[in-house]
Amino acid sequence: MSIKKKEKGQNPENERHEQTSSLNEEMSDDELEGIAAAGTWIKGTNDDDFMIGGDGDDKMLGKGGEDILIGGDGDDTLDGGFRDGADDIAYGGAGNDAFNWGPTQDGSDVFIGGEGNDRIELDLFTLSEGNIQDAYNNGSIDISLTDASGNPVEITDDMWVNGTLQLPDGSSGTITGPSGDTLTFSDVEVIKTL
Ligand SMILES: [Ca+2]
Ligand SMILES: [Ca+2]
Ligand SMILES: [Ca+2]
Repeated sequence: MSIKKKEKGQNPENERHEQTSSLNEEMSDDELEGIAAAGTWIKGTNDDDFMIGGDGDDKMLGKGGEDILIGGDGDDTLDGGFRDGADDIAYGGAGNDAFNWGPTQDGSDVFIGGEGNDRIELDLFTLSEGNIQDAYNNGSIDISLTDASGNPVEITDDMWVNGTLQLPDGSSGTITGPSGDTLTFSDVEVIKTL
């Protein structure tokens, strides 16, 4: 397994993240362990990857293919791939984890936050609205929620705090984008923009 750093601007398919490290493009269906330096993204391949983070704060990007990302301990940031159109599964594990998802073209991904204060960060690049609340109110995305006991949660004005949607602890639900891609999530506490 080889790791090389790429500088900003050399990696157009990954414009969501400025700093990345890259695994050998010829590899596929790999099992990868988090070894990137702090602040860099551990990148998978454009095939199906199985990626496991370390005990620290990992940033993991699955790229194309149907990936499985496991953050482990630490405050991890997980991303199945930028406009990959593939269905990824991410497990935050312990710590305060984030999952990046674009409502258009990122595929129908799954995020399981686990313990901690976990959040979904929506990439609204292709939407004209400046924040989730505008997008939601304009019908560009649909959010359905249930609380930790499985009871439906209606989104009310007092759940919006500084442009972020504050969910009851351990909420589950789905976010559906305008083209039908869905993010199915559980054990998540916050939805915000990237
Ligand atoms: Ca991949
Ligand atoms: Ca970790
Ligand atoms: Ca995806």
